[in-house]
Amino acid sequence: MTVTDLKLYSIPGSHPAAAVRAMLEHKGIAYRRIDLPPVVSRAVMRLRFPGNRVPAVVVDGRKVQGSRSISRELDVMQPEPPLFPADPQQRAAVEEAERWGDEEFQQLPRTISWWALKRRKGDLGTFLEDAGPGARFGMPSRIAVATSGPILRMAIRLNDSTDETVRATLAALGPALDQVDRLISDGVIGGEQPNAADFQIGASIALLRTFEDVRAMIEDRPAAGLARRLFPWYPGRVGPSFPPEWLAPLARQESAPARQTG
Ligand SMILES: N[C@@H](CCC(=O)N[C@@H](CS)C(=O)NCC(=O)O)C(=O)O
Repeated sequence: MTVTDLKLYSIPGSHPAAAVRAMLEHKGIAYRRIDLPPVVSRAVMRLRFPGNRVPAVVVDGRKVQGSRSISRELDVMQPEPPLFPADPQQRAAVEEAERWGDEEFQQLPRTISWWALKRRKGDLGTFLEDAGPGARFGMPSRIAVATSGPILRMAIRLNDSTDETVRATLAALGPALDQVDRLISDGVIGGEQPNAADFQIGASIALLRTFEDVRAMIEDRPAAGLARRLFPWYPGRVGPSFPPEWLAPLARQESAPARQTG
């Protein structure tokens, strides 16, 4: 099928939308990106699509919403290079990793993001550097940042980004990243040819890496290498945000060398 017109609905800094961008670019499919402001995006999306979230695409007038539906659609539209392996067993493993990346892992960076951005409003503009004009309501990004208070408060409420949840989310990050590192060492993701799970999971790690203090704790993991490789262009840079004791569980246990006994 030849695509003549593809429109991607996104939010600046949205990780599943970034996953779709990277998949489109990997396949060499040309597209136009429409960036919407967060929260407000729900109403705009609901007018055009069945659901209220990004990412969504319109391909020659057809609507597809959700990063996992879109990855499948892209493989039908343009089979090469494939986003899913041909071998049924390998495909099942990639599909399961992609599902985990979407349904479980994706929310972790989202929850901590809003909490941090409320405290580092000045850094919000770094996510807009890569946005289309729609993300700014036609106003300079410094005005979008200055008027972001209500959006941030609403996003915090919608994502339950309370102190308690954010602390628990940071504690859950280490085990989740261990899971990503396992998927890489098992060869499900991290191969030479990236698949749909690489893009889905890599985008969440790319968002985590925008938080300087989180990045410092995870940068030596294979998971971080995946994000550096697939998302070198990911926007956003947020200064230290989280209390050090909340980040402490992210410290990796160095495997102590076996003690000589006897
Ligand atoms: N799990 C969905 C993503 C759904 C989602 O929560 N998207 C966010 C952006 S990362 C959104 O639309 N947020 C708008 C809002 O919560 O107001 C997918 O992978 O397609």
